[in-house]
Amino acid sequence: MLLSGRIIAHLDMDAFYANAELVRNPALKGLPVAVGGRRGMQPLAGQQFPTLAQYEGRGVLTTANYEARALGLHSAMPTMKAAKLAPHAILLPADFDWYKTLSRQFKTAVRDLAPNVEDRGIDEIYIDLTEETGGKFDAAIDLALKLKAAVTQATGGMTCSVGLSENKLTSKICSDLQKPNGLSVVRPEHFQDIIWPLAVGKINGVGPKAQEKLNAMGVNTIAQLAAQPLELLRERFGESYGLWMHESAHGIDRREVTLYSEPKSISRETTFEQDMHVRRHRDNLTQVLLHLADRLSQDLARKQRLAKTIGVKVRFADFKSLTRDITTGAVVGSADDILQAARACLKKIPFEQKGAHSTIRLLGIKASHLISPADAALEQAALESRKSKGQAQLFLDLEDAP
Ligand code: DCP
Ligand code: MG
Repeated sequence: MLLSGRIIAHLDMDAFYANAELVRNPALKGLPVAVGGRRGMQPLAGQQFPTLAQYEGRGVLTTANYEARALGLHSAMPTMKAAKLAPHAILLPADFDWYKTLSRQFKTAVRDLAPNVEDRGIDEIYIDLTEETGGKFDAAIDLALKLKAAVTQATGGMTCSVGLSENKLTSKICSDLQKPNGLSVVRPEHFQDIIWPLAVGKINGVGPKAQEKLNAMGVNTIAQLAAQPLELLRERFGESYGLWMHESAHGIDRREVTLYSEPKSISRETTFEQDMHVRRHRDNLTQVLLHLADRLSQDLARKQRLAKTIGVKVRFADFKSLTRDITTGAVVGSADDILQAARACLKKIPFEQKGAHSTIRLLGIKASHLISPADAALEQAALESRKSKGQAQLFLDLEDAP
């Protein structure tokens, strides 16, 4: 694994949903536009588009364009509150199919020039530019400008912001430094100058809760975080999160840009030579379950994944199959944890004392909602921060992003 000498870009679309509306409605250009209203809201007489003033309800904005942000509007703001701030701003309902179409278009345009792309959701990607640029920042800047132009061309005029550095974490921070339509570069020798003065919350993975705790320790900037003894961070935040914070503050991030599309699930199953009765063959079934959990755990380890959901599959003697799964809220990877989850799933299957549904011919365990250990740590931190902001459900819409 090449750790230094890499060049990784993070590309994030500007005001994505709002600018997507501008693409198909050029008359919106220059006007403050928010996305998040109700379908079917009609413009008032004499107006071309519905406005915030017309909105009543308890929704929140998914985003706002930069004209609307100048009026104080932003993602996750309650729409009624936004309406007070900017009653004349335009409010449009979200149209995910359209945003997904544009998402595919900008990603294809990038892949045509630089194929090493990791999809991070509807409006952002990481791109490993090491090969294309020979690890040279000057070449990377040229290529990033070409990528930005290609994105704009492919989307009918949308802009994006790009961060360039030698790892994902730093590039993610720096793509945000000059939004909209920005290009920010952090060469390794400039990491301390550019990144250290920023607030700790700028690190993707340090959510409001962690930030609050750090602030209470007198740690406000990334420089101050970098100056904390590693042992103290481990003590306060736990072994792995503490170490992760320490490394992040020093610009260390070993995660690679993952090109392949993730397997959605991994499963192991066994069909028995002879049908097994759920009570009489209980011991055999337990052995099989142990074996399956063990194999699945090894599969996950080999692919460096943890699972959020564990499910079981049972096929009865009459070939009828049933599945049950559970999502524990924690991620699992060890054979023991998988076994425990699988047992909980089996409890949900309505076995009978006799007849076809007392005897099974196949037993399987499936791990799904897979995630890398590094991302699991980040997600946990992000989840906590979102919980504290009460925004969790907003992100559900992004889960099936292209
Ligand atoms: N989104 C959402 N709920 C949120 C935040 C965002 O539904 N709380 C949606 C709308 C955004 C899209 O996801 O357009 C991308 O999110 P970003 O955080 O990248 O925000 P924008 O692209 O809108 O703006 P920016 O220019 O800051 O990237
Ligand atoms: Mg964006």
